[in-house]
Amino acid sequence: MVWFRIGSSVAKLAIRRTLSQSRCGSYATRTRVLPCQTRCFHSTILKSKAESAAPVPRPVPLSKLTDSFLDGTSSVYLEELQRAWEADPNSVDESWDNFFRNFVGQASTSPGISGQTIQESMRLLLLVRAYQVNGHMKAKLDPLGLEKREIPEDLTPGLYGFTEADLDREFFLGVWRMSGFLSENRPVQTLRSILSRLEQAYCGTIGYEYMHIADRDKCNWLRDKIETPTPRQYNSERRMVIYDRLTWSTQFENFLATKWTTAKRFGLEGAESLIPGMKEMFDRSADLGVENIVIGMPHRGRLNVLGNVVRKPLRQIFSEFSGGTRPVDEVGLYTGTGDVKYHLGTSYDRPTRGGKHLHLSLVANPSHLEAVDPVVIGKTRAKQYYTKDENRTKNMGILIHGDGSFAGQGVVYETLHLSALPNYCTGGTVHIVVNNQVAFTTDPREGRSSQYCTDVAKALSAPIFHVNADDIEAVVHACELAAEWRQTFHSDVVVDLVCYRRFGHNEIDEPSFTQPKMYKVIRSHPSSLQIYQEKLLQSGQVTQEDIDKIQKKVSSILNEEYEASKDYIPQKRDWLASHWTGFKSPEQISRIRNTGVKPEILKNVGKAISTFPENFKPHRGVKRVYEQRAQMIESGEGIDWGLGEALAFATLVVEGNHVRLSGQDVERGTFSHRHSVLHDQETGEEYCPLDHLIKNQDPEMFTVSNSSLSEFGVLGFELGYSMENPNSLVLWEAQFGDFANGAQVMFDQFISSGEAKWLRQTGLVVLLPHGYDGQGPEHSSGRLERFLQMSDDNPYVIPEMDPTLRKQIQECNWQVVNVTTPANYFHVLRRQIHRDFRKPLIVMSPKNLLRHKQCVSNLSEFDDVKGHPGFDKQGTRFKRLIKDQSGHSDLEEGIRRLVLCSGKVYYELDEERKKSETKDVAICRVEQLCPFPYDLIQRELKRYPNAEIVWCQEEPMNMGGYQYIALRLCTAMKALQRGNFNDIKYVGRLPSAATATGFYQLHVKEQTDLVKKALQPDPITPVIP
Ligand SMILES: Cc1ncc(C[n+]2csc(CCOP(=O)(O)OP(=O)(O)O)c2C)c(N)n1
Ligand SMILES: [Mg+2]
Repeated sequence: MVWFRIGSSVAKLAIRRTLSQSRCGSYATRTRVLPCQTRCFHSTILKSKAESAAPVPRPVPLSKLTDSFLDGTSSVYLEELQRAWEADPNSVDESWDNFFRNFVGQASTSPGISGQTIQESMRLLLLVRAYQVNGHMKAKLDPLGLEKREIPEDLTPGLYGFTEADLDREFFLGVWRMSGFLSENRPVQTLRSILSRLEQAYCGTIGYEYMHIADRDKCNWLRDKIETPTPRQYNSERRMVIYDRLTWSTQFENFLATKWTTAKRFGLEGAESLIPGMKEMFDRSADLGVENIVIGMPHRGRLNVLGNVVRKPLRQIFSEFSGGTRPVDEVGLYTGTGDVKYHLGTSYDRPTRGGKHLHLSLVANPSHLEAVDPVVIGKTRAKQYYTKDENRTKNMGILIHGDGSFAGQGVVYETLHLSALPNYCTGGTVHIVVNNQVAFTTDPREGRSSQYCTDVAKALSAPIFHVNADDIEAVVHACELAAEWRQTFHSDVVVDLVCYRRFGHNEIDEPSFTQPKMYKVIRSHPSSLQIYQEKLLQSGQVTQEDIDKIQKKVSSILNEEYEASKDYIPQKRDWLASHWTGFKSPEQISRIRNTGVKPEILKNVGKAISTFPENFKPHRGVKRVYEQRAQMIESGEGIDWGLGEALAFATLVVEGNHVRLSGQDVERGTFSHRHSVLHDQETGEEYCPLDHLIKNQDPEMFTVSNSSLSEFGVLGFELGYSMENPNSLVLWEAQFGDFANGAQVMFDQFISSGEAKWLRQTGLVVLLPHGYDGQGPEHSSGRLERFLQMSDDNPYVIPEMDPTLRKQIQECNWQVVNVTTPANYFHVLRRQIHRDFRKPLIVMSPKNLLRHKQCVSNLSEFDDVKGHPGFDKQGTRFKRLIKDQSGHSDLEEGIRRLVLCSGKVYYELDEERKKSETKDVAICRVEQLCPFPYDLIQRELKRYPNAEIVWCQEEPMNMGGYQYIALRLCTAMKALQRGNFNDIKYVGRLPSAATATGFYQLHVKEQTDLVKKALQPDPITPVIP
C-alpha cells in the first residue's frame, strides 16, 4: 500500500514542527486572522471556559519536545488538566472531556500510554489536515487520465508513523469544534475507516481547494458539505433531467457539425457537461433568490450556451449559421457593422426547474479573451443599484473562462481584485473555467507557471472546485455548491471543469500537429454522454427505452428548428436593452436640448456642495477651498473647474439621475482640485456634500470612489455599469491621460466600436488629464490623436449641420472634446444626459487650468437666463467652438491670421497676444474636436475672409489634433473656396517619438517658441514647402 512509504523519523520531525506552530491557534478569536493560522489546525483552539478553568499550556522549547512529550511541562499540563476534569468535566474543553471519558478507566492514565495516544491523535489530525489541504492533488480530475501529478508526501500515512498493522486499530480523533469529518460524534475510529473517508471526500472526481481561506466559518461550512458521510446521490428523476440536459448539449454540437461541416463554431465537444452544470447552477441560484444573471464568456461553447442555457431560439441560431438575412424591417436603418455569431450578446427569460424565472443576459464580447470580465461585473453592480438589491443576492455575475486565458490574462486578476471593494463588489462572481488542458496549440506547462490554471483566484480566498467533467453528477454537484457558496458568503467561487477538446482549436484546425499523444487518447475516449448513459443503465434506474426517448425527442426538435430556420425572418433587432425604451438610434433625429439650469437651483445646490456640518473639522487647506467655493456661489463669479464639475454632478443628481465617478484617487482628485470627500482631521470621519442634495438621498445616488490601481479592469467595470441604464452619468478618470493605454482594449474593442458591432449604446465619460506643462513624457499626453484616429466621421464629407436636422453626433462613434472653461465642462457633462441617445465622451481634461486665474466662469454662464453670456440663439448649451473673445463683428476683414487651437494652449496664446499687443490675430478654441464642428468653423472662416489659417497645438506634429483637424478643416475650407491643405499652417512641436521632453528647460523653450510663432508678424511657412 502506497500509504506507508515514509519512515517514521521524518514523521517525527513534521509533528514537532506542527506542535510548535499550533500555538498560534490562540489568535483564532480575532476576526482578521493572522497568516500563520492558515497553517495550523483550527481544532487546537480551546473553548473559553477551558481557558479560564483549565491550566494554560506554556510554550515548550523545541529542544525539550521529545517523542514522549509528556515528560516535563506537557505531562504536568495533562495531569493538571485531568485533575480539573475529575473535579468538573465541564471545566475542560469538550475534546479533552471526550478524551478523558474514553481513556480514563479503560487503560491507566499513566503518562506512557496517554502519551502515545495523544501523539497518535495528533499525527492523525495532521494526516486529516493534509487531506484537507492537499487531497485535491490525488483527485482523479483528468478525464483523459494523462495528468501526471506527484502525490504529495503528506498524504502518506507512513509519514506520520502509521504502518499497515495500524489499519484496523482504533484511534482517538476527538470531538473538535469544527465541521465535517471531525465534527461527528465518533471520537474513536479505525485508521482504515478514517482513510477511506478521506479518500472518498477529497480524492474522488472533485478536488477541493479551500484551506487557503483564512475564515474558519467558511472552511467549516465547506467541510460540512465535503466530508459528509453520505456521498451525494441524485434520484432517478433528477438523473433523467441531468441526462436530458447533457443530451441537448451533446446533440447541439453534433447537429451543427453535421449541417455546417466547415463552419467555425468553437464547439464544446469534450466539455459538454458545462451546459447541464450551468443549468443546475442557475436552478440552484434561483432557488436561493437570484433573479438576474449576467453572463460573460468567450468563444468556446458560446453558441451552445446561447441555445441551451440562455434559450435564444434555435431556429434563429441556425438561420444565422446559414448566413441569415438581415431583418426585413431594418432595411435602410442603422444596423451597424455587426459581428461574428459567436460574439453576439442577448438576453432572455428562462424558467427554472424549481418553477422560478431567471432573466439571463449574455454580454457581447470581442475576441479579446477575458476583456469582458470587468464589463460583466460592472453591469451586475448597476443592476444591483437599480433594483435596490442591497444584499446583492438577486443579481449575480457568471464568468466562463478558458484555462489558458484565465491563467494568462492580467485583466482576470484586475477583475478578481474588484470583488471585495465597497463600490465595486457584486456579492460574488461564479467563475467556471472550461479547462480543456490546452490553449490553441499551447500546453499548460508552456502556458502558466502555477499548478492549476485557477491559482490566481486563491489570492482572494475564493474556494476552487476542480471537477472531472466526465463525471456529470460531480459537475452538477460542484456547480450547485458554487451557487450555494455565492449566496451564503457573497464572494467569488471557482469551478474548474477539467475536460478536453475533442477537435482542434476550431473545427477546421488539426490538433495532432502539436498534441499527437493527447489526441490519440481523445480519439478513442467516449463522450461524457456515453459514459453517463452507461452508468445510468448499470444502475438499473433507467432503461434503454428511456434513453432512446430522450435522444429521439432532442434530435427531432433540432431538425424541426432547422427546417423552421430556412424561412425564419429575423425580428427587428433588440438593439437597446430594457431600460432604454424611447432612446433614439443613430438614424432617428434627437432634439438638441439646452443644458442651462435655473439660477435658484444653481444657488441652492451650490450652497449644499460648498458646506459641511458645523462640528466637522476638515483639513485647513480643504476648508479654505470650500470657503472659496461658497464665495464663488455667493458672488456668482470666478467659478473654477472643481466647482463647475461639482455643479454639473449636483444638478444632474437633483434632476433624479445617478452619477458615478470612479478612478484612481478621484475622491480628492489627483491634482487636489476636487475634494469631493472631506475627512475630519480629528475623527477621520468622512463627509461627501454631494450626498446631501435632496431629502433622504440614497447614498449611492452620487458615488465617487477611489478605485484599485487598475485601468483595464476599472474602465471595463464602469463601461459595463454605464450600459445598464441611460439615466446615469458614469465617469472614469485616468490618473494621467497616458495611463489610459493600459486599458486600450476597452477603447478599441468596446467604447469606440461597441455600438457599431453590437447595437448597444453607452454614455460613458472618460476624463484624461492632458496638457504640456513640463512634467515629462509620461504625464503630458492623454494621446488625443489615438481617440481622433479611431473616430469614424468621414473627413471629406460635411454632414447635415442644420440644427433641426443634425444627426452628426448620433452618427459618429464617439465625441472627443478638449474644453477650456468650467462652464463649458459643466454643459458638456450635462449634455450627456440631456439628449435622447447615448454616446461615449472622451475628455482631454486639464491640469494647470484647474487653478489658472483666467480659467474661470461666471455663474451666469451656467444658467438658462436670456441675455446672460452663455445664452445664445439656441439657449444655454455646450459650445463646440468658442469664438475669439475680442468682440469681433460678423465680418473682420482686417484680421490677418485666424489661429485655431484646442485646450490650454489657448490661454498661453491669449496672454502672448495681450503682451505683444497684437490686434490683428483672432484665436478660436475648437472645444469639440470630434465630430468636427463644420458649421462653426465655417462661420469663423467667413468672419475672417483675409486671414491666414493656422492650426496651433502644443503636441508634436504626429500627435494631438493636427492630423484629424487638418483633413476636416481642409474640407470645410474647400467648400468655401478658402484654399486647400497647404493653406493650413501648422504651429506646434516637430514630430517626435516620445510625447514630450523630459528636460524642463527644453519644454519651456519649445512652448515659448510655438506660442510666439503662432503670433509672429510674418506669414507662417506652409507644411509642404
Ligand atoms: C487576448 C487574446 N489573445 C489571443 C487570442 C487568440 N486566441 C484565441 S483562442 C486562444 C486560446 C485560448 O485558450 P483557452 O483560454 O484555454 O480557451 P480554449 O480555446 O482552449 O477553450 C487564443 C490564444 C485572443 N482571442 N485573445
Ligand atoms: Mg483551453
